Amino acid sequence: MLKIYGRRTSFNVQKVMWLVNELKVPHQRIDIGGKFGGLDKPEFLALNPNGKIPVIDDSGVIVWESNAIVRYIADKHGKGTWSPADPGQRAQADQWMDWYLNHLNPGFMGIFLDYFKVPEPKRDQALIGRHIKAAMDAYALVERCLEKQPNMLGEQITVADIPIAASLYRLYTIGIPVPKMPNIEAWYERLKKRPAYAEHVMVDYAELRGY
Ligand SMILES: N[C@@H](CCC(=O)N[C@@H](CS)C(=O)NCC(=O)O)C(=O)O
Repeated sequence: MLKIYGRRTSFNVQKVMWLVNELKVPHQRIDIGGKFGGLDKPEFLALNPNGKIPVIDDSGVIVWESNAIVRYIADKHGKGTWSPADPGQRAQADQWMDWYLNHLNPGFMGIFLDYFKVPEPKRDQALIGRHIKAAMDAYALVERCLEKQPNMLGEQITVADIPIAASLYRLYTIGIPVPKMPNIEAWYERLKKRPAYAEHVMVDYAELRGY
């Protein structure tokens, strides 16, 4: 059975949990990381030398890096749906997943680390302002893409959507001002109706505040 290592409050674990539940892949999730600890144990470092979650063990196939795990699971269990069968569309899915890591994630993670995890008197407002601007500039591009289609690649929801869509729960709950983006808001409303998204992405993360 597919083993997924990682606590359910981890944003990167949530991408994987969302997909395996959409595709109804039998799996076992093991609580590790965060308050559970265990990432520095030799047996875990043997699975992922980075000491990070998620990691999967699929009958001996070990994969780390959440986006790589998502593509592996979609290729294996969702070819033609979550993983586009057409090589061009598949490359465009990779394009959005790489774009997410390089262009959206830095601002998004900056907000999480420098705003959410820092008590108000200690916050560096100028730094937080730069993170918000970087993230909103990236979301503006997503907003334009969704003007003409319901998901990042078109009608079908695919792996291209997973990182960006998973970020929306925190975007709209973390407490920062978010400009009006009607296409993203409508997308988020549709995502919230997906049981796997509601259960595995919309996970309370107050315990990660750390103060
Ligand atoms: N680029 C990696 C990032 C992995 C990562 O930073 N994971 C975080 C959780 S989201 C982690 O392991 N944090 C330490 C912990 O949970 O204790 C991925 O996408 O999988």
